[in-house]
Amino acid sequence: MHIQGFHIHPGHLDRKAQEELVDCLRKIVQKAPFFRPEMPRTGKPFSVKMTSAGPLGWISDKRNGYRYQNFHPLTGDPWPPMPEALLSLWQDLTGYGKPPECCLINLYRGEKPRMGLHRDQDEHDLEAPVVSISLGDTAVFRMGGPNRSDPTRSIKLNSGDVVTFGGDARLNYHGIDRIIANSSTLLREGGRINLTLRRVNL
Ligand code: MD3
Ligand code: FE
Repeated sequence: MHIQGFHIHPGHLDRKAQEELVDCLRKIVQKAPFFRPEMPRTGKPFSVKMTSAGPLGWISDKRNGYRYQNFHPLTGDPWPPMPEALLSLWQDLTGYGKPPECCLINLYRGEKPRMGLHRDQDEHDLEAPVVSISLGDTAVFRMGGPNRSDPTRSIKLNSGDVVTFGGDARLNYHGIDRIIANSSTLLREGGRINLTLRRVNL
């Protein structure tokens, strides 16, 4: 099995599976707290907070820019292990020969959190798919093409939806325009959590 393009699996995770994943994430965040990344060079803070699980985590700061590293930027500790449920989900949906090395955890909460149009290109293995899992409030996701100027389309991602991106779509521009407040009861504190599973090294 080799994932081509992008595939949405609406409601792939039922409510119980979502709740179990959130419990698991709470334990991860106790060890590896959310931090706010900064744009390279300008140091402008992201509106989204992040943390990671697995052998590698993705970070960005003013001085050193976008990168993967094997320890948390504030605690200096290794990232918590990748949850087993996510390794199975990756295997079931992608059948990719190597496991994901990073589960990036994005938190959309507070004043107008968004993620501008960008490409994911900090990984060495660009053949590997990326798997995205949405939890909590609905996101208005924007999917473009391989060039920034390509037309885009707007897609709503609801809690429990899982999307795979591979092949042609792997380097497409994408972003999150906004979050629809109070559209889900999953997270007591409100907002949205997105998990992206990525293979980094060849
Ligand atoms: C299309 N996250 O962390 S997930 C990101 O909802 C990111 O937090 C968004 O974009 C979020 O980099 C969108 C959907 C997604 C993830 C990876 C992709 C779309 C993608 C990789 C290639 C193409
Ligand atoms: Fe992205």
